[in-house]
This record gives sequence, C-alpha cells and structure tokens, in this order.
Amino acid sequence: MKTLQRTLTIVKPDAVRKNAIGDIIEQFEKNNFRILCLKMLEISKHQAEQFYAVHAAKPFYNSLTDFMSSGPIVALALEKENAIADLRKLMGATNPANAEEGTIRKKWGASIEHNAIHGSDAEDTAGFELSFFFAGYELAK
Ligand code: IDP
Ligand code: MG
Repeated sequence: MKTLQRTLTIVKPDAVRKNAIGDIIEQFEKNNFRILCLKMLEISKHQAEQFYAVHAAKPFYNSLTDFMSSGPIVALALEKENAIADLRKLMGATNPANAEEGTIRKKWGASIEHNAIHGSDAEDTAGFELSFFFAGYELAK
C-alpha cells in the first residue's frame, strides 16, 4: 500500500544568499512534492543548537550552528509517497563534491558545510523537525 509521508526541508542561508530559493522550490514541485507549509525566517544560535542537538558532539557543531543562524532560511513541510528518501535523493550527498549530477547540492552546494539544503533523514527525525518549525494547526491539512 502506498502511504503519504511528510518531511522537513530547509533552504539554508548560503542558498538564500545565492537567490536559489525559487530554483530549489521548483525542484520540489517538479518532483511531485506537495508543499504543505513554508516560512522564511532567521533562527538564533541557540535555536540552531536545539535543531541540530543530535550533532552536539561533532567537531563541526559550533561552525554549523553559526552558519545556520547567519541569515534567513526557508523551512518547508513537504508531502509525497516516500518523501523522506526521495528528498534525500533529490538533495544529493552531504558533501557536494560527492553529489550526483542533477541534485540540488551538486548545483548549489559549495562545501560539506555550506551545502544549500537540509532534509530529514528518518520518520522520527522528520516528526521532530516538522514540529520544530510548524505548529499542529499548520500541518493539519
Ligand atoms: P545531512 O545534512 O546530509 O543529513 P549530516 O551528517 O546530518 O548531513 O550533517 C548535518 C549538516 O552538518 C550537513 O548538512 C552540513 O551542513 C554539516 N556537516 C556535516 N558534516 C560536516 C563536516 O564534516 N564538516 C562541516 N560541516 C559538516
Ligand atoms: Mg542529517
């Protein structure tokens, strides 16, 4: 049985600075993701630390959270069948140097840190991340 799945994606500050918001959102629509909600916002260092708490022990945690709080981002809730894996595929590898041709990170990523886009990696993290940025009433559709 085919079941719809939801995932959380973020157009990161580097991609916003490159005027890539429209191009990236076009990729979501062309690849049959339904946009449930979206918002442009800036997060604080503390909010970035909470969002990326899973990476707290990593050597890049401080730099990553500085980067993610360095300017506007766009958070989107996306829906389609197999949304989590399909978005990860469309994003490409974490390091843009290893990303496949045709992926968002291949096109817009500059480095392993400044890699243009975030996508949830599993159902439990998608649940946490969707509710980090969106309220229940916004997702009730
Ligand atoms: P993902 O975004 O592909 O799921 P994760 O391993 O979850 O990759 O890492 C979260 C984010 O942290 C990456 O998207 C990237 O911005 C940053 N990052 C990951 N690995 C490194 C690294 O080795 N150096 C610097 N930044 C990194
Ligand atoms: Mg990840």
